[in-house]
Amino acid sequence: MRDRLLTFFTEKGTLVEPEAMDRILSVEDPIEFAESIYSNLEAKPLVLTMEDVMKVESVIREVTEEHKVEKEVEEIRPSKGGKKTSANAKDFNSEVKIKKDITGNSTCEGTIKDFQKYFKHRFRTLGTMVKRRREMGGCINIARARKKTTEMRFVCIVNSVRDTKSGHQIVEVEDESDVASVLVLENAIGGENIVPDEVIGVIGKSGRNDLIIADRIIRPDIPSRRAFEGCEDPVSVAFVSDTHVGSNTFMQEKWEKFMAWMNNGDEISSSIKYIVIPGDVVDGIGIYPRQDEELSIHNIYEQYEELVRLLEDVPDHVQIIICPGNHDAVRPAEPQPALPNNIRKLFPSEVMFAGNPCTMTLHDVEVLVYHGRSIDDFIGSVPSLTYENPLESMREMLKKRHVAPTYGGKTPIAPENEDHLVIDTVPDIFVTGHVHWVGVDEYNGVKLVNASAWQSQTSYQKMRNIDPIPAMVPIIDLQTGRARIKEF
Ligand code: D5M
Ligand code: FE
Ligand code: ZN
Repeated sequence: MRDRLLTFFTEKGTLVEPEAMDRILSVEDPIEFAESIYSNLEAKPLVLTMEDVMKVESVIREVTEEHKVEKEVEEIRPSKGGKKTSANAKDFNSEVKIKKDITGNSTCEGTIKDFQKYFKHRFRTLGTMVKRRREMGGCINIARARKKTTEMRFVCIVNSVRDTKSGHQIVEVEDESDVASVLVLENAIGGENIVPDEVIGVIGKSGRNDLIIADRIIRPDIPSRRAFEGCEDPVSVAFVSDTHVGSNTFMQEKWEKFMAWMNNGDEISSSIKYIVIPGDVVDGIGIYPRQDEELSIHNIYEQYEELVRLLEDVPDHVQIIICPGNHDAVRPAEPQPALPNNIRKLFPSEVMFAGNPCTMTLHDVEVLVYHGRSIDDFIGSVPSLTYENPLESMREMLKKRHVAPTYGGKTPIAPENEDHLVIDTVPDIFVTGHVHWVGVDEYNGVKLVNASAWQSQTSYQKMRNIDPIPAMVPIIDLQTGRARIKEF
């Protein structure tokens, strides 16, 4: 097969990197895959790289996923329940482990020293990941790189990014040895979506005026994985974000419909073993100017008490896990600890609480839960990222291996001793809320979920032209990885 492929590429006048060749050979029908690479690449390359192959793979995946989700949304809408099957979450115990969150481990007081320590830890952790990339072999520090006249590779943290008139970017970077100005050419591979404070690898050469000209930017990224490694039991998880209880735009009737469905015993609702709530569970008080005019419950405890009542209709065998968001009664700086005891004690003892972000396993399937505040910062700093598709911002988080890289934007960050916002293990599922949108996709084998809201359009969103997609519930089958979106 290798020879046939080589002939195929030679006829096209293309050389193939060994790694890219191995990748193509690893699929079921390499020739068909090679042909689709050709038809999906914008320019025919002289040398086909792994990056080219991965780019095409993600395009193919996007297209198929899009169809799959649409189809499944359609499939699920007419189903009014009543269908009984053998698979029933009732028959299985819940298995939840909180693997990592800040609760009880906060160290920071917010001094300058804390910040230095925090960024040092970030640089070390993400820098190590970047250095492990094959392309970064032989990298040196900036001080040494600046003396080189031939190709150089170094790892750095981004201080600032600005666009030039000619469509390139000037990126100011630093490491422990020095600072540098890097001209990232418009067509540089990986040059898109650079944001302040992310850790990147630069491959380039020295140019005029002490500028380094980069033709390639390397991200820590996550390895491409083929299949979803599910659990053995036929159980699923529903993600229910941004309930905003206490707001006068909370969608009571839709919630009641959701609860009725949870109890109707159809195939999907009875497979739900877990409900994960990724933040903004209440609307809070004093979160934005003149919020009191938009509240139906003005006391924070009463808001949580009302949530407790709303959750009473969730069947007893369903394990509920609550994480906070920027509207909840806990420090807004991320990482946020779980809700405090005076709030937790309002809930039945079985309800579990975790921080934001939080890495947990549900039936051994690893789930990274992050409220998603940094999506505002991604959208604010990268023109191609929008509120129309927050899953793209989540993809960036995985590539950068960090849920909130930019310090000093809308996302407040607490300078802990360690950077808890680093994505240090690759999850099976990555879920966010916050933007009141809904969608499911996949990136390198990780299921991406944005988990809707239970609040209709607020006056603020109206002013900003943000159109929410509320009252939708994404559900992932933990055994098969199948994603569905149920509309209420
Ligand atoms: O955020 C709900 C939605 O409103 C989400 O899409 C972000 C947007 N939002 C909220 N506050 C702001 C600010 N200050 N700037 C930009 N966009 C914002 P929620 O967290 O529920 O209030
Ligand atoms: Fe919200
Ligand atoms: Zn929010």
